[in-house]
Amino acid sequence: MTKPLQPWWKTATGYQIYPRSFCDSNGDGIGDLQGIIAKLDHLADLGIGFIWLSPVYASPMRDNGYDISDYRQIAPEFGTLEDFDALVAQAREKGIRIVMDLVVNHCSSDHDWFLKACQSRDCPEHEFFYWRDQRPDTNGPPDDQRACFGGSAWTWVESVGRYYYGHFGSQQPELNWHNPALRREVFNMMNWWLDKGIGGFRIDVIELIGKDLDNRIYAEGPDMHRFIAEMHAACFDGRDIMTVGETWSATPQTALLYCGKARKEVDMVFNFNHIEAAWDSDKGRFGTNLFDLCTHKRILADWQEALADDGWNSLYLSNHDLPRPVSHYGCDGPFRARSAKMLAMTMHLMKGTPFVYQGEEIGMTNANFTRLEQFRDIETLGQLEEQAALGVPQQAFIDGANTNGRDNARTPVQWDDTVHAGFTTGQPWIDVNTNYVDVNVANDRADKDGVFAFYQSLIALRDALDIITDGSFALLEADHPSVFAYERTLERQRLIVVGNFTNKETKLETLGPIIKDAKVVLSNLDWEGSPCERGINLAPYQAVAWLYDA
Ligand code: TEU
Ligand code: CA
Repeated sequence: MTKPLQPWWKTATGYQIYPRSFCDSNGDGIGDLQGIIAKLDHLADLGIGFIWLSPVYASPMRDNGYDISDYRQIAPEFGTLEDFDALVAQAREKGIRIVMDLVVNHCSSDHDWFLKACQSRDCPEHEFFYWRDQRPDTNGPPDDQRACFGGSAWTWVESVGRYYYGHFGSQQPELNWHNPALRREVFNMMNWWLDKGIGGFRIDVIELIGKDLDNRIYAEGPDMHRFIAEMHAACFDGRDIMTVGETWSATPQTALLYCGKARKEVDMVFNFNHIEAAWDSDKGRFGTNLFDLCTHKRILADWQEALADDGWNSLYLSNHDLPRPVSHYGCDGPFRARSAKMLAMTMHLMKGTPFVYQGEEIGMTNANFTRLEQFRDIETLGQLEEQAALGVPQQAFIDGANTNGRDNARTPVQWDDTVHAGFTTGQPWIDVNTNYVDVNVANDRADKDGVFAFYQSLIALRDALDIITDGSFALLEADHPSVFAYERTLERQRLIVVGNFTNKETKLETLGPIIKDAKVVLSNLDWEGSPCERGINLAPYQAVAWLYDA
């Protein structure tokens, strides 16, 4: 049977770049587009097929670019539109597409649209935002909704005598998607970027664009799918691009409403069920890490099953908002490299498109800041005020931020053991992780058994084995507390993948007989001896993939 011609984004592996922290080319301590161009060979060597580029548009950088003040300009600290065009062209020469981060649920309070909106109730831009009058009984905001980054979600503007809504805070006023004129402006801008030859979009908090404020429905509101379908018709239809929506509220039950082929909305979603399952119920991300493997693998399996025959999964543990995987799920001590490989292997060999976050390919770890002044993230600093007001001791908050805060992913990529890890010749905008002298690209790539080399093998395996892209998924050993095991099937071929998520030796009783004639196609440790009738012994954080014909 000839293999169905899969779209490029189903066979490729993605790589997310947070430009501010990737590579600084001009010594101002801030990563930039020319810095990315300088490192394209590193990415081509890794074998990735596209870059998800976090926002590089003009922005006051209160939320590091997720607060856009001009959608058709590049932020000067990142470079120019010519630099961007050069990045797209040079990446394409290396077989790498550029997928832009699109933030259109909100813009920056510095955007011209908003500045005009605050001058008059009568200008067309006023209705690009959500405004409400003060409550007659309290003269206060319409309701008590809190902003994600602290404070009220409603901000008073004296010049027009009204409140505006900002889900993340006053610095990011919500765009009113119920206004067709706003939607037209956004779609025109999107087509302007698509016509420049980008590979698609990652769409920031797409679940929020259909909100019903008066009934306090924020995510997955009544008009969301209608607006996404309109976006698809206006911008995506007929283009050879990839679109992935960020959806914190999506579940296996609603997934196909976003990415079912016939829906004509987006190709994939980033769901966060497996991420939030480890969060403290009342403290959210700033609580303790409650990771439980059986819960984790059950959620991943539910998503595999939900999208087995339609839609498509994204596969990730890390991004610019999340802690480093080796610190959060694996080991950032003696088994750092081995656990990094195990986490990658058990994620990448499922069905879907894997996303590697910058620095993950060398097993970078959480930052472990010790002083409040080291934190940069608007959410962390905003929540610090909220938690202090609730009486949370400062050290407890620092511990929570070090466990699960967003700055963990935003310390500069560690390129080598020179000052500031080779990220900049200037003063970095955020501290470099102190372990850069050992954990860096140069050291890791010099090691034939390094994490980078393992990611190369993993990505190459995806290219070599159709079963990884096209095979079905079945969870094995669902109740085993230490091991994530699953089986991929394509016609007679079987791929068995196992990963020990603990620092203890463990045993799998049932798989030995199944794989006695199997061939090891990848392992993060030399596989001694063959599986035996009595089961399989796995060393701490050992991962193995066997291939055989049933
Ligand atoms: O994140 C959406 C988002 O909701 C997360 O910030 C999440 O709510 C929070 O971290 C939970 O603790 C997207 C971007 O990925 C993020 O970087 C932006 O800050 C945010 O939207 C606003 O654009
Ligand atoms: Ca720079």
